[in-house]
Amino acid sequence: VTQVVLHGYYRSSASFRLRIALGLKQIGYRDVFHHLRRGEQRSADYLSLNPQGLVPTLEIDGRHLTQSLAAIEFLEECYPEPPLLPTDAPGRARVRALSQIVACDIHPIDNLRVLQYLRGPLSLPQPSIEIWYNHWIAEGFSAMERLLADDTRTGRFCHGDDVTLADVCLVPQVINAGNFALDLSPFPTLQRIAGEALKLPAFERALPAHQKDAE
Ligand SMILES: N[C@@H](CCC(=O)N[C@@H](CS)C(=O)NCC(=O)O)C(=O)O
Repeated sequence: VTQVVLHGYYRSSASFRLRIALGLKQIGYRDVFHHLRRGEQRSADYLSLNPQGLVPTLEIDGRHLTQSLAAIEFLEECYPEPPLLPTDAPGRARVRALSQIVACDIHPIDNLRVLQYLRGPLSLPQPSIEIWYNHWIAEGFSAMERLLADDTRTGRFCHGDDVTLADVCLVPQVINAGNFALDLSPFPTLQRIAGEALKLPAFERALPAHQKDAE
């Protein structure tokens, strides 16, 4: 029997990605929550699992997998059904590119530690921090909206009518954009796809509000 533990936090969108992927692949797991606003991700115990001091970490049969996309690709290889990547190389490149807009270009600069650095060492007032936050989401979402709206490969979801890694990355970022009430009206395709995905139990159950550590 495989033992799977997800180290995460309800509001963490990188943890949210893994919750969705585990749900889609119907892999049972146990949650261990680390309260990010209290800095629990920087405790000595947690740093021994993940020296980056970031969640999630996926513990699977004694292995500690860090970086949500690497962990999801591990799941994809070990639990191929249902697939989260297309069977053709150009399709996989497209899905990974869409995923990386969120995971490499939007999410890292809006992360808690970045906002805390702007607020603390750089003394930025809260309204400026909110402008920063929404600016980088809107930048990435504008490009994603074009890439999705202008491509016939877009279907019910980001790539065709089956869920892929791109949807797994998109939905948490759309939910996250609600933190400072970003206007999503310029991104109708993103909104439509997120709405479709959230009809699926694996997405719905993974929502921050549905986690046991939600405040
Ligand atoms: N690229 C990493 C990002 C992980 C990450 O930044 N996690 C955030 C929560 S979504 C975190 O732990 N933040 C803690 C902090 O900023 O101190 C991944 O995909 O796993």
